[in-house]
Parts: sequence; C-alpha cells; structure tokens
Amino acid sequence: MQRLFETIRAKVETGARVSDAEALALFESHDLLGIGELAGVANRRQNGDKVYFNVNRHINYTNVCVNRCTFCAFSKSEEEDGGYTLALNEILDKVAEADEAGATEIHMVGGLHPDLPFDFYLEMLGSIKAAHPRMHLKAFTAVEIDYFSKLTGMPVEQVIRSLKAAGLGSMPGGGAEILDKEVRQKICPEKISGERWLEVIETVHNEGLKTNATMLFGHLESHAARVDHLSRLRRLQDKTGGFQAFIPLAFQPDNTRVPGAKGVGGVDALKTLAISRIYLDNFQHIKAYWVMLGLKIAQVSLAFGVNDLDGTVVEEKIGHDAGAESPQVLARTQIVSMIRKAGKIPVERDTLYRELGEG
Ligand code: V47
Ligand code: SF4
Repeated sequence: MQRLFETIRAKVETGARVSDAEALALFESHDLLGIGELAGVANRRQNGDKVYFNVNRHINYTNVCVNRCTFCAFSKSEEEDGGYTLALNEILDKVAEADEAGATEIHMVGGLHPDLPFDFYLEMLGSIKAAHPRMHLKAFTAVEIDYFSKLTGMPVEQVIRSLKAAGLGSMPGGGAEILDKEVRQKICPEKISGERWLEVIETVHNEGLKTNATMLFGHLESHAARVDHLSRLRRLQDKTGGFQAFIPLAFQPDNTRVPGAKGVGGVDALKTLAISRIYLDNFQHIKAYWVMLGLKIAQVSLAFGVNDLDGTVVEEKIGHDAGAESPQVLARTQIVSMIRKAGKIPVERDTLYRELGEG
C-alpha cells in the first residue's frame, strides 16, 4: 500500500496520469487522510487555495416524467398526485427574484414530460432572456436533449442549435448516473444508455457549449463501476475539452425504489471526491454539491481536492424529495464563511468560471 501511495504521489506531483488500477486500489484503501492529501496536492497544482462559488437558483419546471428511474423520488407519472408543471409566469417570477438577489445563473432541469412541446422549452429560454439578458441559462441534461430529438425528429445538433439560439448558455452534468451498463439497467432501465449519454455530450461540446459531468454514487455500483465511469469521462474530456466541472452526487435513499439502498457515509463521500480529483487530471474543477453531501462534508471536502462549491440554489426538489437533510438555500455570506473557515480563498465566479471578485 505504501508503494501505491508513493507511486501516485510521484505522478500527482509531476502531473502524470493515474491508471484505472491505481484508482481502484485507492477506492479499496482505508487511508482516507492519505488519499485526501494526494487530492490536496493535485488540487493545489491547478487551483492554488482558491475555492469558487456562484450565486444561482435552481428551477425544476416539471416533475412529470415518462421514465421511472428507481433512484428518483422527484418524478411523478402524469396520472399520479403531486405532479406539477410550472407556468411560464411562475418561472419568470422565480428568475426575477433570483436576479434581484444577485444571481448570475439559473440552473434548470426537469422530467421528460409526455405532452409539453419543444416550443415550451424554447419559449421558456427566450422569455427569460428577453427579461434578463445577462442571466446565464444552464439547462437540460443529455437525457432531455435526446428526448427533444425524439420528440421533434430533429438530429441532436439541430436541437442544440435551436436551444442555443433561444438563449441556452451551457448544460449541467445530470443524467450520467453510472455509465456502466449492468448497474444502469438496474437503477434506470428506461433511461438512455451510458454510450448515448456520452455521444450526446460530445455533440453538445462540438456545438460549442460547455457542460458539466456528474456521477450518482452510493447505490448498487461497485468501485470498479465508479472507475469505469471516471475513465470514460476522462477519455471524452481528452477528445473535446468541453467539461467544466465534475460533480459526484451522493445518493439520497428516502422514497426511492433501490433495493437495500442505505445512502452515503462521510468517509465514502470524501474518498470519492478526492479520488475524482486525483484521477480526473483533465478536469479543472471538482465541485461539492452541498445539497446531497450535507454542509459539513461539503466544507471538509475543501481539504480533499474540491475547489468549487455549488451554490446558493434557493429551492431544491430532487435531493430533498429523496430525504436530503441539507437546507434549501445558502446565503452568499454563508458560503463565503464556510470557505474562509476551511482556510481557503472564496472567489465568486460566473457559470463559465470568469472571476467576479473575492468573497
Ligand atoms: O441527474 C436524482 C441526481 C441529478 C437522486 O451540473 C439524485 O452543475 C441523489 O445533475 N439522490 C440532477 N441524486 C442534479 C444534477 C446537478 C446538481 C447540481 C449541479 C449540477 C451541475 C448538476 O440528480 C440527476 C440524478 O443523477 N439524483 N435522484 C437521489 N435520490
Ligand atoms: Fe425522470 Fe430524471 Fe427522475 Fe429519471 S432521474 S425518473 S429521467 S426525472
């Protein structure tokens, strides 16, 4: 084990690449502080002591979805109670509130609604942009893009061009879940395959839009499936350079239908964030999403290779419907204080990581 850490340290210090076997060995190791230290070295090489955050608002325009992913407590079928779709004026009210509160980004994703036409999404982007031209709209997952393509009969390229023309600025990283076929079949059998997720994202990058990438962890996946996921992302990033941040999402088990699911402990969360930093040498940003991690683990993760903290959020449904105990909203001052108390320098950023000033 000592040998493994020495080899990886030498690689991390010189910017050489860690292998899949080495990443797997780190997942099997119990030396959490050793892993954290290596991740800290890798992070400092790229980002120094800066930790980025942004002022944003999440809006989930609909929870009605034709898929039934077993890990998802957010979605409802059309017939079920509790399904909702926001009207355009409700969405605009939320954006106006966010703009007044200093948000620079609206993060919008939703279920795959059986009846909403593609025009709904174009109108949503267009009306927000008309009222708030400077607001960055980070919206839709690769799963939704594929759905829009099926809905309209248009190729993915054309869907993206239409959304871009209406105001889409970039895309979040959702829908990746676990790319491994066997696990994916168990947790989201109706969702597009891992290969298709990568293919859609590659097209989005080729169309000139940045995206993030996520990994849903802590359900049925093995360590090998996590490494496979990271490996496929690293290869795509080598090809396109279009990923901005990687966000490991800690699975929240309440109200879900994943058999035997228990949720993610602090050690596993920190290890996964740290190994992501060590392995994904071509991703500049590893982001802690405090909604799923909890505030305390999110703060501690800043010593485990994380350099980005998302965000003010304001209203969150996906994690909270599944039992997340974190608050709904963080004030800018709270984020700044969390980062400062971790001994780091808080830097507000916009969605494309342009610096807006120290917190
Ligand atoms: O794709 C669903 C996940 C994702 C659960 O790119 C769950 O900046 C945990 O992608 N427990 C949506 N996770 C959220 C997402 C995201 C969040 C923050 C920032 C960014 C970004 C992206 O939430 C879904 C799915 O992977 N999810 N159910 C659950 N029970
Ligand atoms: Fe639908 Fe997305 Fe939930 Fe799956 S994770 S059921 S695609 S909203």
